Amino acid sequence: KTSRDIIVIGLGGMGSAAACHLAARGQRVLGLERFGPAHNRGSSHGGSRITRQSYFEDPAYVPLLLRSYELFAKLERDTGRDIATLCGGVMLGRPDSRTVAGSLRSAQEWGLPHELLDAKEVRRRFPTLTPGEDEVALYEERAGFVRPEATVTAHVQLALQAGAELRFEEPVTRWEVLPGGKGVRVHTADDVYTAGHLVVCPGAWAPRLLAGLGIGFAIERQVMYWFQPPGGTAPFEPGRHPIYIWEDAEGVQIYGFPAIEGPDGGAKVAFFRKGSDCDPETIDRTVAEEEVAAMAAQLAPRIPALPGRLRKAVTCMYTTTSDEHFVLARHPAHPDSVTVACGFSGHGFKFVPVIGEIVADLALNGTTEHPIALFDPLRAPLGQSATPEGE
Ligand code: PYC
Repeated sequence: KTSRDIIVIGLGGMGSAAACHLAARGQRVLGLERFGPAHNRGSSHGGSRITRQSYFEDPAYVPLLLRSYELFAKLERDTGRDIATLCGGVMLGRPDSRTVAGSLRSAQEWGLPHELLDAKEVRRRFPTLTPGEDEVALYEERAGFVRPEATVTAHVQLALQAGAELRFEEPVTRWEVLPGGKGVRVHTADDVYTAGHLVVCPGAWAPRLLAGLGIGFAIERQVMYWFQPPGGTAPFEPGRHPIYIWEDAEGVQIYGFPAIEGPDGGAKVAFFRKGSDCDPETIDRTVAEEEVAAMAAQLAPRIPALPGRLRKAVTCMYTTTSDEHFVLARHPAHPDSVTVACGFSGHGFKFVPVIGEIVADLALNGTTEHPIALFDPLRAPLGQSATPEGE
């Protein structure tokens, strides 16, 4: 019916940021979301997400992180919300682990402030953490956490203030490019909309809404646990306690946060990239006793003061690519009409504001000055080529 400049599908972390940046650049934006604002059914909930700059995944992420930090600070100024807390972070494991060696590589390549701590020094500075003698840590003062729900709410607020129309509880069923490349049409459960350009930020719905990319995304069920330390949360308070990612000798990583939800809220911890395949429509959101026991067993030798009573356990989803790098580009099969941002592989939230900026660049100009070569949907490791069919 009514024509807009741009339709954004999905208003989770990435889509709300994209809608915000596009509306701020004067675009008439329609945003469509299958759930409510800042919902807990996708990948942008749970109260906290790690942020860090010495990025073990690849040094190519560092310039994006530097910009993301600036944009998180601006988001806080523009909305008066408390979003980012830089409480410091430790990346723990054996010196040759991906977590430690990869973080060190990024820190050295980009000249980022960091310290290398041996096991004794870790225990002295952070008495809750008890690494083995063969383990070390990279400490980064500027690591910390961001609040996902507050981030989404802030972007939604700014998008609305800039004139965007955001429709919640309205699932998209399909979309198509109009003949002759004259814009796009989007079908929802309630209506049909047209626009000049489409931005697709589908989260775990990528296999349904971006089948034409030909990328084999793994949709993974993940569990976040909040444990109440039996001795009280005081040693876990932000300011005393860092965020951490801790890799064991088998390459299994856990990650965790200070106790940020008050004395009775517990401290959050989870396995990183150790999920099971799921479908976003049928994901099992109950958490089994054996899952809690496995988490407690991983914690017991490392943070013995933590695994007391379980306060709560909440599921969320990763949308993982085969090389764990993002997908961020104009759609190869519809380069004039569609921009895609997906496959964030469990490590995307800290990039949300800069992804919003990049998506706006791509949608409006077809290109961006940010370095995003790593996120090409046609890169060899994904082993696929895009087709116009199937969206
Ligand atoms: O990106 O730092 C991260 C992270 C940790 C656990 C999940 N994602």
